[in-house]
Amino acid sequence: MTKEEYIKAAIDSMIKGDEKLAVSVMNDAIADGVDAAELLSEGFSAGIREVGDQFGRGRMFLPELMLAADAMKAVSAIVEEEISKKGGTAEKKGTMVLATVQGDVHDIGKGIVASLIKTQGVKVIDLGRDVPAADIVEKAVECGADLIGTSALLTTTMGEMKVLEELLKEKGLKNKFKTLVGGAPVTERFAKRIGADAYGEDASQAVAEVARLLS
Ligand code: B1M
Repeated sequence: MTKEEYIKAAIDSMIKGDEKLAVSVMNDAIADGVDAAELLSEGFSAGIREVGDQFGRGRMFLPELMLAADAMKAVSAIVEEEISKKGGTAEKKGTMVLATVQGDVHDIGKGIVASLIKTQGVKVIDLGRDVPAADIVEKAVECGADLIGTSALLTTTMGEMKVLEELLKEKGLKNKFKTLVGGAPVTERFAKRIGADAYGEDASQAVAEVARLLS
């Protein structure tokens, strides 16, 4: 199959919420020399966004969304393995604490961001999802992090990023950590407004911003 055909098959597997099919499309594509990270972003991510749109329009329902999410997690794990096989730089350039904000369980995109940032020689401490701002700050202090990254997928939880910025200011820690924000509803304008140091539209922009912040 060509890369375009794999992209179509990846989108289709997400719409069907078929984890087995998704995994076999990903494995076959890798065996055919297709770049796993590109297929993830151009195929599977596009497919799950389509599922999200259909869900938003009431044409698909929560169980279907959950099946697509499981399939997406399975292919993300394959991509993470591929990325770690290729190896990154051994030199540690900095430490980043990463989390999905409180009230939000969406962690697929954050996982992809974490995998790519790790390849750049940055130690990533992933606190998971639904993490209160106070816990993120506490962990960042404890491990002497350089960066704090947060992800939000809900318009109702993006405000937690502002809570984090305010907490850092309140504790006199704003100059100690650089902050990076991202997630589907987050914009550059929002990032500036809350006082975050950087915004990543996708995983590759997040990697570029991390490199800029650490330089
Ligand atoms: Co939810 N969900 N969901 N969901 N879900 C959305 C976000 C939604 C847009 C769907 C829709 O209605 N069209 C909608 C939000 C609407 C809004 O806020 N305005 C929504 C809703 C409503 C909900 C529930 C409330 C549904 C319900 O229960 N009635 C519920 C909320 C639960 C909660 O969090 N409290 C819910 C639940 C779920 C599932 C559990 C079923 C599942 C999540 C599983 C999981 O993550 N473990 C799920 C999913 C899968 C989605 C959609 C379909 C896909 C999200 C995803 O994984 N995308 C989503 C629709 C959509 O986004 N269009 C939707 C793929 C991923 C690779 O992309 O996460 O955007 P993304 O990450 C990208 C970039 O954003 C960026 O880089 C990543 C890679 O390129 N990025 C960063 C992300 N984080 C970054 C951090 C950075 C930098 C870049 O720096 C630190």
